[in-house]
Amino acid sequence: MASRDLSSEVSRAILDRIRKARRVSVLTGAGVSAESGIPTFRGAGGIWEKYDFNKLATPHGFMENPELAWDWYQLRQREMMKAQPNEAHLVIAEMEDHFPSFAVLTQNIDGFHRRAGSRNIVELHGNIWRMRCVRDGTIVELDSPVEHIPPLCQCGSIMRPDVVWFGEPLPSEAIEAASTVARESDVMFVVGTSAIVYPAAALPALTKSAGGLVVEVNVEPTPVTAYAALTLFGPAGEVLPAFWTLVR
Ligand code: BV8
Repeated sequence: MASRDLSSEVSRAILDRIRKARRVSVLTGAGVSAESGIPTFRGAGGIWEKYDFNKLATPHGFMENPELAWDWYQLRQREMMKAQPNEAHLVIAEMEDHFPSFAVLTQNIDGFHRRAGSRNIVELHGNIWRMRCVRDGTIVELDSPVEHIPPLCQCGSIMRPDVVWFGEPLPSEAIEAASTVARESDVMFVVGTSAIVYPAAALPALTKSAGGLVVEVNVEPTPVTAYAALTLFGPAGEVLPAFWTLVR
């Protein structure tokens, strides 16, 4: 793909700050996986247009109808299994070796950052390739989509996806680690998130209020756009490779 020329959109001052940065983080949302063919939640064709999140992404929805929720997670596992990380994931993985300190803070549960080679990843909303017993908390790692719905624990209780649903707290170690990273980041890239789901959406503001630089990549404005030092509009799989060519 012909890479886009961003040189007129990125000031020398911002480029210099990024080149000198020692601690860098990237907050990602569903938009970073859009070019891998994974539907986003909001915006045109988004998941929530077709599915009722109350039934599928809340604890009470799951307990009311675990089969329905598992049908949806199994469908997503099959989609993710067939899909590949895209250029955006690969550039983010390349960035990790370039900066002295680097972390990926992801809201995504698809595991694509790890498949693309990223190592220091904070999974804010869990991972679709892990499931957990609702009774005793037993964790089972998956390397392929579940076959039997609902999957059962050895104790006989049902297993749930090991993800964070609406109304559930994020894993304390994840949100604490992510908040520390955000406060200490010289630069935070915010890629492919609508920035409306909290507490993840509060992370870029932590970087900003601590004096760090926030650089956003999205196809449309979000609440972060108002305070980002720079927003590059365009698909992450096109913008990030072009941006990285300028920086490195
Ligand atoms: C909690 C499950 C409390 C996993 C998901 C204030 C403070 C705290 C909480 C709240 C609060 N206000 C409201 C709340 C409650 C709620 C919330 O934030 N609601 C929102 C909707 C207002 N938050 C919660 O419930 C959280 N829990 O706070 O608990 C608590 C504390 C103690 C004790 C008890 C309770 C839990 C939130 C997690 C919910 N889980 N999913 C799964 O199945 O995936 S949410 C879901 O949204 C995903 O996790 C997703 O990652 C997340 C965020 O969405 P995005 O990733 O941003 O995706 P989206 O589709 O929205 O946007 C895509 C973006 O990409 C768009 O901007 C688009 O323009 C862009 N894009 C598209 N294509 C491209 C692109 N960009 C670049 N390139 C492209 N090609």
